[in-house]
Amino acid sequence: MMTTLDIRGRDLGVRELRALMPRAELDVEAALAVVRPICDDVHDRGAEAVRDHSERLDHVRPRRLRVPAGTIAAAVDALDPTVRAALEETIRRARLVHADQRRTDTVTRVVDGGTVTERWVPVDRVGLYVPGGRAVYPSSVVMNVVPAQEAGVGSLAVASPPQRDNPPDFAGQPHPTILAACGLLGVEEVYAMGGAQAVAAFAYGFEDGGDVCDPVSLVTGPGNIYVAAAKRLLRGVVGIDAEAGPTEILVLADETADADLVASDLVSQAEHDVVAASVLVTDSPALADATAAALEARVSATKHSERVRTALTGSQSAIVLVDDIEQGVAVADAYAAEHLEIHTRDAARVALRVRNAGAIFVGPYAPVSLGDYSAGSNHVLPTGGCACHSSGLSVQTFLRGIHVVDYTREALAEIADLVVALAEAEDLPAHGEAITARFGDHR
Ligand code: HSO
Ligand code: ZN
Repeated sequence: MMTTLDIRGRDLGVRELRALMPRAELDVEAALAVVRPICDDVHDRGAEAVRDHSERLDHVRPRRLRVPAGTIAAAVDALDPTVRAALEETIRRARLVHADQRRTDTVTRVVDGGTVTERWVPVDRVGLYVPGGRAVYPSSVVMNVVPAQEAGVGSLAVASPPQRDNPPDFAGQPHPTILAACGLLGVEEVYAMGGAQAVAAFAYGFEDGGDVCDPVSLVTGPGNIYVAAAKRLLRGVVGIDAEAGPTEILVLADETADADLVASDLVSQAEHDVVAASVLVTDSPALADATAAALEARVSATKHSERVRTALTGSQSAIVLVDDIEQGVAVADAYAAEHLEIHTRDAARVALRVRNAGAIFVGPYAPVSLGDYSAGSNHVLPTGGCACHSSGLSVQTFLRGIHVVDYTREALAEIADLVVALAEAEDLPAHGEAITARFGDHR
C-alpha cells in the first residue's frame, strides 16, 4: 500500500535526499488570507468577534469565553477513574522530566571586576493552545502546561475550541476531558475559543462581560493549518513556539526488526490525519515486504481504517530502501522527522549517530505512542523538517536568558582602548566616546 523508493547504490547528498524524500505540502501562505480578517476582527472587536467566528466555524456560540471554575471542577469529577489515573501518572512522569530541564543562572567572571551573568527568567504570561477539532487531546494539555509550570511561568491560560456535541452540563465549553486535564494540573484560566481567533485573542487580549484576558507574551501548542497561519501572522505581536504541521514518523529498521511492530507504529501516527506521514527506511527488502504485508492486515482491522489508508497511500508516506544503516541514518538526518524510531541491532548506538529528529525512540519497547502519552517526554515536537533547527516544547521554551553585564571602573578601563578601536573601525565614534566619557582626562 505504501510506495517504495529504492535509493540503493546511489550516493546522494543532503540536498538530493531532501528533494527525494516524501513530504506533505502545507500551504500556510494560502491559509494566511483566511486568517488575516479573523485576526483583524478580534483585534478590533475582541470577545464578540471571537464568538462570531466560533459560531461560524465551530458552530457553537459560547455565552462566556472564560470557563467558570465550577465547570472545570465538574469535569474533574465526571472523569472516568481509569482515565484520571492515566492522566495523573502522565503528569507525574512529565513533571519528572521537565523539572530536570530547569536551568540555573551562570555567572562568568570574564576579568577581575567584570562578570556576565546569564539569568533565566520565565515568560510572564503564556497562552497555551490545545486543539479540539477532529481530535481532542487532553494529553496535549499536559505537554503544554507542565513545561510552562516547571519553568515558573506566573500566569498561564489555556484555550481550546468549544465543542458542539458536549453533554448539556458542558454546553458551549471545550471538551470535558480537556477541562478535566486543566483541573488536574491546577490551571484556572481556561477559554472556550479555538482556531485563529484564539491565537489573536491571546495576542491582543480582550474583555468579556467583566472577565479580562490580558495579552500573553507567548503562544504555544499544536493546531491545524489556520492556527499555524495565525501564529505566522501574529509572530512579533506575540512570541510563538513553532508552526505545527501534520504528524510524522520515520522508522529506521534492519532485518532484526519485528515487522508487525513496525507496521503498528506506522499505523499509529497515520491515525492522526490523512496527511500524516509514515516512512519506513530499511536496508532489508525482506523486512520491507513483511511490513507491507503486516500493514495490510492492520489497516483493514483498525478503527480509523480509511483515514489511515489515505495517509499511508499518500505521497508523503513511503518505504525507502537503503544500502545499509549508515545510509539510513543519512536519510533520517536529511528528513529530520518529528518522531524517529530505531529498530536495529544496537539501536542505542545507532541513535547516538542521529543528529536531526524531534524525538528518538530506541528499540522495540519505546514506541511513539508511549511518547505521545506517558514516557515523560514532550509530544509537541518540530515537524516538516524543522527538527534540523528546532526542539520540541520544553522548559527552555518558556524561559529567556538575560545577560546581566557588571563591570567595575577598573575592568572597563582595561578594555577601553580596544572598544574604542572597534567603534572607530565601524565608523561609530560616539560608541567610543561613551567609553572615554567615563574617564575624562584622568584615566
Ligand atoms: N503524535 C501526536 C501527539 C498525540 N498523539 C496526541 C496522541 N495524542 C504529535 O506528536
Ligand atoms: Zn500521536
